[in-house]
Amino acid sequence: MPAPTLYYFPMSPPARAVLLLVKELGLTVNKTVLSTLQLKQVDPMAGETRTEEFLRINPEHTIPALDDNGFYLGESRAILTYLVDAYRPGHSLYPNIPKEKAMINRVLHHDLGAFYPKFFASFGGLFSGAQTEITDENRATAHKALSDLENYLVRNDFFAGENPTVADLSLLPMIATAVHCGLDLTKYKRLNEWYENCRQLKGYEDDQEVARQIGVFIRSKFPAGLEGFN
Ligand SMILES: N[C@@H](CCC(=O)N[C@@H](CS)C(=O)NCC(=O)O)C(=O)O
Repeated sequence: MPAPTLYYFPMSPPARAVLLLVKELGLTVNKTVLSTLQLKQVDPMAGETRTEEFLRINPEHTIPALDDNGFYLGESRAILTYLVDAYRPGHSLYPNIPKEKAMINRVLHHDLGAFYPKFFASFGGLFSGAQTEITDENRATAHKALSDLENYLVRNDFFAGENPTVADLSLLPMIATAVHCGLDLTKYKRLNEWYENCRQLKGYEDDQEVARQIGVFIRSKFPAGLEGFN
């Protein structure tokens, strides 16, 4: 059977979450389980998520999107859990244990429904130019989003236990992006410790490099970056 195709864009945080998983599981190299996962770049800024061809794959016109031999799946968190269940069932990144899965899903839902939209709304406009400053309201929103997130780390070093799971992979790209854009994460002690612990992930350095490039880009348009959050 042909290998599945992952549609992605290197700068996109949700697409980077899936790339972290691909690297963590070695999905591109382990030929006994899944031969090379094909990666296809789709540039949202060039309108490539709105073509007729791409809309057949993901009518929501977003990357990441997966085509697993005609099984089309959008939404990064759904892709993360599907890839583990389908190709590394029972892996500790998303174990087949209902209570452990539930704790991971809890974080994924919080990320999709609360953290990501609130946090990104507080600075995302800087990328497009729609936002020209960080207001007190933006600062308060970002602080609340980060504080709420940090509460998940009260008992554990990772978001759903003592080991990395897909919940950590989902959160890392957005946090890394903010750090490289100037956010001082040391103000959030547990989050900062978690961020350091993420160094153990196989895709960590590649993801840092992308976050660094985004940091350079934002400072070219907005020299203070996210220092206004600090
Ligand atoms: N909740 C979605 C968000 C995906 C998303 O918004 N992707 C952006 C890039 S970061 C995109 O493809 N935008 C293009 C468009 O909306 O046409 C996920 O986690 O997959």
